[in-house]
Amino acid sequence: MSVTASRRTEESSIEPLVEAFMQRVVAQSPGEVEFHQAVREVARSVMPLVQSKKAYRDAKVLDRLVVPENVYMFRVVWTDDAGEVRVNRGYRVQMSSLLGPYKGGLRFHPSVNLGVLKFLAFEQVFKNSLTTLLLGGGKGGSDFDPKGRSDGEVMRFCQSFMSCLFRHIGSEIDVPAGDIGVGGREIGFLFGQYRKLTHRFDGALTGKNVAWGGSNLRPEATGYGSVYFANDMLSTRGESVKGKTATVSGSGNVAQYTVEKLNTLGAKVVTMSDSNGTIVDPDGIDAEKLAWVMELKNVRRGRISEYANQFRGAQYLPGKRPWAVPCDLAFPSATQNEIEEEDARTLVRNGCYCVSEGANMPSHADAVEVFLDAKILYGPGKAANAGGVAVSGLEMNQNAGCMRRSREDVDAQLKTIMHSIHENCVAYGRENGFVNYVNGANAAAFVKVADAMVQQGYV
Ligand code: NDP
Ligand code: 2IT
Repeated sequence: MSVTASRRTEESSIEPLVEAFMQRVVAQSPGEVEFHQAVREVARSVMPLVQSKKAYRDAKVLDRLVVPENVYMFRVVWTDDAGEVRVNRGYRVQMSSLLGPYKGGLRFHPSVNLGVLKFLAFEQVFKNSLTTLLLGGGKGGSDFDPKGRSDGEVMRFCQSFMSCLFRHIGSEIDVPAGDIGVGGREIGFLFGQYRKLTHRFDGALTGKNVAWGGSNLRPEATGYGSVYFANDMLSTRGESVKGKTATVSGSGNVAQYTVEKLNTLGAKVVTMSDSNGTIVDPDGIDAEKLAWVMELKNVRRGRISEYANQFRGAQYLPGKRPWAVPCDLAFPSATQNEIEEEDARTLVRNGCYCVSEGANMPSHADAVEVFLDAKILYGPGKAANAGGVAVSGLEMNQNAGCMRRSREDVDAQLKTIMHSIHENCVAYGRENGFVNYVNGANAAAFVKVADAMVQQGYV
């Protein structure tokens, strides 16, 4: 029987159990479509494990994992530069503290709602379990849109947001960090307000500036880690990223450092994007061009379309994503569901055989099926982008020990952690000579969390 056929046979026997479970989840959380998508994928992967172990069934591990331990929702009021009062929604979803303090980023984007944050917090629990560090899982954020806002407006928003959040976080309770729309500038404003309100200087946030408690290499970690993971996947075929052509989506934190590491390791990156469109540069986005992009996005806060005016030979595709551009490797590094089924087919048809997800859940469930059926090297976000939270974990350890590790030291630890995540995915995801990294990541992460749940009793 082929791998695909055996996968489908196994799936058909567990599918009714998954469906019954999902009916309960959907009834309890109507309309939270991204959350349902994330839960369904995990349930499909781990249902055989749950069926094989009475202790998991008795402890109702799956039913418990989909209910957050705590959810905080709050009103965030601030004034814009014109003096007008603005109102936003703030959230923190504390999903699981089985393996350590709640840990996960804050997202500021108009699309943020409870369902989006529950999907991200759920993914985070599994991702953090894979890192080998002692981290629980959570996520938070706001529907605040930082685009076009002055530094003063962003600061006032962050201060108001933290005035609500500070009661619920702390270095041994819940440690937020950055995500979409939250980078070094926002972490600075958030930390300042946390310090003022609590009268404490502690590691309650990660992604801090290195000058006041941040870890070397935290900004780079997610992108670098995603490339290390791609290299590990490629090594199973005796290959590496060197000499390959890559497409990258996004032009924010994760995308920038993905491009940087790909360049360093000898690959050629031909695309970057933002929510308005994609730039294609057949000559490659080399180190000099990337430095220009970093200045554009991080300092001038401009749009990626400007790249095509700046560099000869580059083209801007308004309203398009990068997936129709032929490549060997793809690094979706923008947002959820940015690869739809047809995009996945186009990628595979054009010869792409390795996808490493810097973003969280960037591939639609149907797109994931296309990648698995084509048996390409497909690294799901919770494995491939775990380098960011892993270095956040190292930042927590450095803060707790009042010490700082060198760039080289952190990079070596990041590589070791990404290797171990890869090994774990292979150990749990091997199917007749093919590695199903989706099942591997979900199962490896689940076993650790589920065992802790059984061992820690019915709480
Ligand atoms: P940034 O805010 O730095 O950058 C986000 C990028 O994605 C921007 O280019 C943005 O374009 C684009 N983008 C955002 N929303 C959309 C959308 N709806 N459609 C198309 N493009 C969009 O965020 P990060 O780089 O930190 O995060 C990118 C992804 O990586 C997210 O999925 C995040 O959850 C994930 N991630 C981040 C980690 C981290 O350490 N920062 C760790 C692990 C995962 P525009 O400017 O137009 O909004
Ligand atoms: O999705 C993620 O893993 C992040 N946004 C980083 C979380 C963290 O705590 O560093």
